[in-house]
Amino acid sequence: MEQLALAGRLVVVVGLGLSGQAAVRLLAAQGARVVANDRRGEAELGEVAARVRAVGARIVAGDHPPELARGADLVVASPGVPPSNPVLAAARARGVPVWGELELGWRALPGVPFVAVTGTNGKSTTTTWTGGLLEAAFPRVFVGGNLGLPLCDAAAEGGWDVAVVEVSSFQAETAPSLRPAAAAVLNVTPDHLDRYPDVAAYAAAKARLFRLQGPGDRAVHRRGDPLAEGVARSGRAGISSFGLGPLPQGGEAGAGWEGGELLLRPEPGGEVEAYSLDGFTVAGTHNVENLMAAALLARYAGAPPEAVAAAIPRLRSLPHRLEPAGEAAGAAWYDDSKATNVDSARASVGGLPGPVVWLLGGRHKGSPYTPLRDVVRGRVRAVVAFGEAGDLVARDLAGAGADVVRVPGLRDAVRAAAGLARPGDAVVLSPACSSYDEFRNFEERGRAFRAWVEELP
Ligand code: UMA
Ligand code: ADP
Repeated sequence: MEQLALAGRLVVVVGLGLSGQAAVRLLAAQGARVVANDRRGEAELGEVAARVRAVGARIVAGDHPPELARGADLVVASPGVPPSNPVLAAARARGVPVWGELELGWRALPGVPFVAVTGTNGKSTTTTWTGGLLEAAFPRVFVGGNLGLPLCDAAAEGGWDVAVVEVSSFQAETAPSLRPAAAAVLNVTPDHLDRYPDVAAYAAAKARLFRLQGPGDRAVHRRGDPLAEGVARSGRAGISSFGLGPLPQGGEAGAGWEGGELLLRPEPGGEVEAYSLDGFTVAGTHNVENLMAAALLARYAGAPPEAVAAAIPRLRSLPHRLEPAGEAAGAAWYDDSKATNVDSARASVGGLPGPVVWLLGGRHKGSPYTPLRDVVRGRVRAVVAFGEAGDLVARDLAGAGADVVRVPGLRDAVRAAAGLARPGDAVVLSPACSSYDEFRNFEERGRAFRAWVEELP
């Protein structure tokens, strides 16, 4: 592990979730004096407090006292802690550096090729697949970040050939020296507007990931997505774009999809590589887009074409991301419970050939469902609207070209869908809503869905 010259320094870690605990461990291993701070009280922290103490950190729990910044050499923030947090604000006012957990991990991994994935939807899938393609070429590939495994844990372990990291906008905005050798922005649509004043501010947070890139680095974006392109162009990296259809014009670098083949031209004006997708079994054209981004990133990080070609048939959908959920009523059922916003559900169902029976609903998040109307037309046999948002869904999709059936909860929706589906249909839970009206999270919703599908005759 690289020494960060933090031995003996006083470092305050704010937030003791996954990121904060990983940061505490790394800092303690570096010999820093660590103060671990969380808004949760000691009792609520429970075992977390014990774990943090075990590595020698002092705990300040139940509050964020601004005085903590006094005398600190560094403050490390978890991504869920907003910039307005009193400790962070006091640190900035005193000129104490504030780093996110990602910045700390990045600094502890010098020399490890760094590949980053950001965007509103598709990050976890693309990050995992980039890792999967690279694993065919390198023995030690770290795959993590917002995906769940904090980068600081990778730094503590060491020995990596390459790191593939999912970066959220929260993480990008608190990583001032991060400079990925290759980074992709998959798409930018309005999200996290509880934390950002508007979509421009949200895109600006993502842009920070690309800002320090130089001409030898690579920035990959979705073609025809002006916000994503603007984000990718915020540094000076070589640009590559991906999109369904032919390769970019004029010999530009990028990826395309034609005649069932994935086409890559990694270098501008360079050779074109063709990859068969015969063995790629994952549904949805949005997943072909994710694969294009992953393949470009893997090539840029040093995977040879043979390794990419060999690994493509091994890729699978991630749990609850248009994941196959079995057969019932002659139809193929899919669990896309992670589609918790309108854009993700739109991309998923819009990427299927149809006919589709679409389970839509849950807790309303504020956006109208009318942008789904053009996906419904000609593709969707029936919409089953369920949960708290059911009435709004039914209203916004009335007359869009499919039957709309309103039912109380997800279990009723599964039963109704089984009655509506015909042999050869796809039945898709792609709810465009959060799960909190009936479930604790999207995973629990997905598991319940799968269990209820299994019960069907
Ligand atoms: N806390 C405070 N004060 C606050 C806010 C939070 O003390 O004002 C404390 C909480 O009491 C808790 C801890 O901070 O103890 C939680 O920290 P956190 O919210 O930063 O969450 P972590 O457990 O560290 O997980 C974070 C990411 N969470 C967020 O960005 C909100 C995880 O992404 C990520 O997997 C993990 O780091 C490892 O890198 C989750 C996520 O929802 C999956 N991300 C968002 C998304 O994908 O849309 C951005
Ligand atoms: P993220 O990590 O950005 O949330 P995931 O890979 O977990 O992305 O996918 C979440 C959901 O977003 C999927 O269930 C699917 O509905 C949708 N999705 C996946 N890839 C894309 C994409 N490239 N464009 C739009 N939506 C997508």
